[in-house]
Order: sequence, then C-alpha cells, then structure tokens
Amino acid sequence: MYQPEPFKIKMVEPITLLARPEREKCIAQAGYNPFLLRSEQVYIDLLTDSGTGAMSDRQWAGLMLGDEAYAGSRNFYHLEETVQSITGYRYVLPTHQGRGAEQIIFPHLVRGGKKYVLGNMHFDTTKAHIELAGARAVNFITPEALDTTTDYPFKGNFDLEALERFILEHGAETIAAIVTTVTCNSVGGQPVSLANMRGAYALGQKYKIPVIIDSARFAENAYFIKQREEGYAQRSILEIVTEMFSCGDALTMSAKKDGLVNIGGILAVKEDEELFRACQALVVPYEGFPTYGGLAGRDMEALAIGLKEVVQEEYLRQRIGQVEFLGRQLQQAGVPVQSPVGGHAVFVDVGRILPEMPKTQYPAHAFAVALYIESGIRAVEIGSLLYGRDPQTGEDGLAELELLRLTIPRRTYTDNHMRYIADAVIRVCEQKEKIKGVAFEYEPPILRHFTARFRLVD
Ligand code: P61
Repeated sequence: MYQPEPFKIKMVEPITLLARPEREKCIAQAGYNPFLLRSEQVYIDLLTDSGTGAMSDRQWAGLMLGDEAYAGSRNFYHLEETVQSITGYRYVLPTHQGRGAEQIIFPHLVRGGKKYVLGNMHFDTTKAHIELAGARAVNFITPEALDTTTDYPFKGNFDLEALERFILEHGAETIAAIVTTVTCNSVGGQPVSLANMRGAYALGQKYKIPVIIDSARFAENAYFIKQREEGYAQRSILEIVTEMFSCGDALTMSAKKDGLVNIGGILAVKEDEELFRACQALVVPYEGFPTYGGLAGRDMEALAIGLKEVVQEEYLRQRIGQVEFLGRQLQQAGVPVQSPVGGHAVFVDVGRILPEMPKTQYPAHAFAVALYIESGIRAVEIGSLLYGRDPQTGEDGLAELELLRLTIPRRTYTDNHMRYIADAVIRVCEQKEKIKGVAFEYEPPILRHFTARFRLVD
C-alpha cells in the first residue's frame, strides 16, 4: 500500500521562481557556477543533502536545552551515549562537520612512510584531506558501479580482490588506512553490503591496516541492506547499523546528512586508545575543547535526537522512496540515471546524454547550468570538475562518469516538487543540442568546483 510521509508540516519557507531572463542574468553573474548563486535566486535547491534538511519538532525543542558550558556540557554526554549505543564505539569527539573529523584523523594515520589511503570511492573532502596529509587516495570500486545501466544491488562495494592485490604489490606498511564510505556518494549514493564491509575489515585486520568508516549516510546504507542483502530482512535498522560499525576501527561522520542536523560532525574510535588520544590532542587546536569540538551545546542536543530519528524504518522508507519516485519518472521518460537509484540523490548520467562533449568541458556541469536556466533548479556536477586534476601530472578530465546529482534534502520537498524536477530534466534532455560546454575563467588550486568561474564555449 502507498505510504505517505510519516510527518506533517508545521512551518513553511516560501520559495520563488525568478523569470527566465533573470535566471540567465543570475547564472552569468555567478560565473556559470551554481555554487556561486545566491540561495534566493534558486527555486528548488538540489545542490546537496548536507545540512539542508528539516529538523523535527523534537530536535527544535532540544535546541532549547542547550548547555553552553565550555567544558562538560550535558548535551555532549547525551551525544556520546547515543553514538556509543548506535555504533558500539567507545571514544566520541564532536567536530564542526565531516571534514573537521577528516582533518584530525588523517594527519595521524598518514605517518612514517605511509603513502596510500585505499577506499571504495573517496568523496572529495576526504581525498583532499588525505592529499593534504601527504598521501594518495586510491579507489577500488566494484566495476559494476561504473556501468549505470546494470541493476547491481551493491554498487558501493569494494573490489576486494583488487584491494588486496594493491596491498600485496605496495606492501602493507605503505598503507595508512582503508576508508569504507557508506553509502558511496560519488558513484550514486550506492550501498555497501555487510558481506563486503566485513571483507574489507578482514583485510584490514589481516594486514594490520586501520579501517575507517566514512559514515555520512550510514542509516540509508542500513536500509538498503535490509531490503537487498540476504538474511537481513527481519533485522532492525539499528541492529544492521551496529553490525556495519563493527566492521571498522574508527568512524568519521558528516552529521549534516543522516544526523538530520544543519551542522555537525563526529569522529569516534572503537577501542584504540592511542588513536583516540592522538585525535583528542588535535581536536583542541583545530575544532575546540573535546566536549564541544566546534559545536554549540544545542547543536549536540539536536544531533543526539536526530541520530535516534534517522534509524526509524518509517522515516527511511519515505526518504528512500521519494528519491526512487523521482528516479522512476526519469527512467520512464528514457533519461539515463545510475540504476538502481541511490539513497540521497538521483544521479543523471550526462556522459550518455552528451557523449560528444569533451570531459574537459565538464558536460554534467554544463547540464546543471542549462537546468537552472530552464527551471530555477540548482543541481551539482559529480564528474571531472569535482574530481580535479591528477596531483602529479596535472592531467584533467579523469572521472570515470560524468554525473549530474539531483540531491534531495531530507523532509524538505514534497512529491509535487519531484514531479516538477522530473519534467524540467526531461525538457533539458529534449533540447540537449543547445547545451554549451564550459571553460575556466578562474580555476582554484584545490576543491576547485566551489569557487571556479567559467564561460560558455560554442
Ligand atoms: C555532499 F560539493 N558531502 O555530498 P562535510 N564524506 C562524505 C560526504 O558526502 C561529505 C563529507 C565526507 C557533501 C557536502 C559537500 O565538494 C563538496 O560535513 C561521504 O561536508 O564536511 C560531504 O562532510 C564531508 C558538497 C562536500 C560538495 C564537498 O554534498
């Protein structure tokens, strides 16, 4: 039976669609980079699901219970207990967001001749922090993930054979860590199976390499495991989540996703006291005293509550169901999308829509510009622009897939918004020969997509 949203709306925020000539002017002024648009210039904002969702009334009530003590805030202890009970990890440090946790753990892991951090597919901030710490981020995604037409259930999985081969070829002593990203954002919000997580952890243990779980979308991953992995249909989301975290030694979390908050992050360590002490020492100069780590007491309270809400199955059913609803409409109209549709976004395979456009003209970014002009929708490129240049050779155009991410914020838009989005994407596809590639007018040296400026190329 059709299941509507497990919530009703208590507060609304008006949104406005500017007229087309104004949209054309706005995107030109923003250097043809949707990141540089003002939010008021956007009608439906699908840039990210990070910190853009709606909190519940309970979370808002939690804000009023903030204990803003510099040290020992009661909200920290609530957060600590919640994280401990969900993950089974002993040591918990709040951070201002996911990259706050990354900047603290990677410098400690990348030491003493360690050169590589291996992952299923590193997200860009993780890759940036690995590189800033002096190592190289290497991906071992299962080959099925790179064919958007196959319906493989766990496209976030590691290619475990290739992972082990790399360890043997380069020597375990050169590997700083293995990072398991759940769900795997860069290939389409795709889940990692528990069997695969266990396999990666077993390799970590065999070769004495720490395994870090990048857990921004841990609950969405657990929901997919419940739906798709044999033996888990009868298990609760919480049980699956705990089992997932048993396959790691530490976690980093951007709590702006499955923490259901607008700001926040977590670094937690299962039992390695030395690793925890090293991280605790760095939290102080980079983030703040270890019982607040860059967050207000009220933020930690909202996060503790959000972590309990996100593992509720009825929440996840609607969340993942809404993204699937959008994906289905696009698929029915023949728009190529990563299939099956992911947890937090529909990823349109622009490489298949604009196969003639060179990767160095960033086809998915060009599509995002056209989509904004057509509809006021702001989406984001996950392709060669985001991937960046090879740090050694400077070579560009390297991503395997040129994807446009239609990222759905949590508990924010209705299914009618999904219908509008689908219609707009279909209209842009119908006029695809009009889409112009882009070229840099300004290219920043690191995480270039955020602040780059472009011109359209004919
Ligand atoms: C996103 F355009 N993701 O998907 P922080 N790990 C993982 C993430 O997805 C992630 C972080 C770590 C974002 C925000 C974002 O170039 C971009 O809390 C799997 O954002 O620091 C973030 O967590 C980092 C968008 C990040 C971007 C970087 O939209």
